[in-house]
Amino acid sequence: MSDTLDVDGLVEQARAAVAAATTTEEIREVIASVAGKKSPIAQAGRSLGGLEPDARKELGQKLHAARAVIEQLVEERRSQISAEELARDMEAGRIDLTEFIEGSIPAPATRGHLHLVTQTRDALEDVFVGMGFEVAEGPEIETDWFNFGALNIPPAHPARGMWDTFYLDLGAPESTLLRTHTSPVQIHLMEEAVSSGGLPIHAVMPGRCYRRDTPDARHLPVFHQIEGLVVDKGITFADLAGTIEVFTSAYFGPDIHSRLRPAYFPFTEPSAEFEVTCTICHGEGCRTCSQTGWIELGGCGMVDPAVFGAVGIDPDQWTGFAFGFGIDRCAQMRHQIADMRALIENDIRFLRQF
Ligand code: FA5
Repeated sequence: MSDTLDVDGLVEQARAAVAAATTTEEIREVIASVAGKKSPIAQAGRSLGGLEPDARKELGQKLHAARAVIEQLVEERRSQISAEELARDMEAGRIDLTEFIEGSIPAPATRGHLHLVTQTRDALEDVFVGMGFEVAEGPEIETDWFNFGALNIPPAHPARGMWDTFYLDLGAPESTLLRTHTSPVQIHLMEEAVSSGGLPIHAVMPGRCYRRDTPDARHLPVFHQIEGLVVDKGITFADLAGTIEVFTSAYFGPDIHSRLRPAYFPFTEPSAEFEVTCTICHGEGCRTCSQTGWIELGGCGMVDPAVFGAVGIDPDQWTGFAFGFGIDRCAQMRHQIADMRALIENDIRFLRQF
């Protein structure tokens, strides 16, 4: 066998087989075939005993060297293959944490915020509290007496036409209603003050109001007003005008001008309408302000002695002024919202802007 065995050839065959193996499984088979019990080298080793001493020594050394080379080749290839397999496994199991497929995981919860009208009410309250007013509230469901009678608007008074009213099917016909303005809260405050000795009064009263108004660019059937009432000694129209002036520049800033125009309200005398420059057209005239360049924010005036009489306040001792503004109107003018209906359409793209 020693004569015919080509040890170098066996090493070259082993080198080629080892190099061709690409997986752990294949390299294991290659090891068995080039270095296992049935491999040519192992068989040659087992035949050494039948050789002459010199030939045995020579072939023994050759086989030993060949085994060492093959073992090294196998070891190198095996660690190469396991590194390649590890890299392949890692690539296959890779998770890209920098991206996610939309819809595959729930969107993070988004935090909402207060509606623009609520923000506006809070801002208006802040302005008036800063001027020394207290904040009070009253009911949205009223009797005819609070909404009209005590405010010097008896049944069948033509001024009732100023407020197209939602009546409730409760009690005598047209005796209970959704308040058409916040002015009835004046009556509640004055009655309380009279019964508890709580005069003078310096209060603002924000809240929701209801009218059978057709929605348009400046009107909603459900809207908000903030009422103001001062009852004290020696109060004059100058106090009212000054209060409105201070409020206007505190809330709208110095660029917005206001004006008072004579008006009629049964519960104030004299009465005025309070208007600001239309912020949509800057006074040029547009659809929002019906081409006038001005937007009416509210009404105001000196408390009529007939109202003091209805609640039992002595008009010879006390005088006062009152006002009532639209909160939605204030939001509209402050944020240049051409159509007030946007406030109740709940379009999140609109609401998100504020
Ligand atoms: C009144 O409601 C009186 N109570 C105001 C008042 C109070 C006068 C105290 C004198 C003393 P008027 O109907 O004009 O007035 O409404 C006042 C404001 O409420 C309007 O200028 C407007 O800004 C707002 N407003 C009235 N109706 C609507 C509506 N349908 N939608 C939105 N805002 C409205």
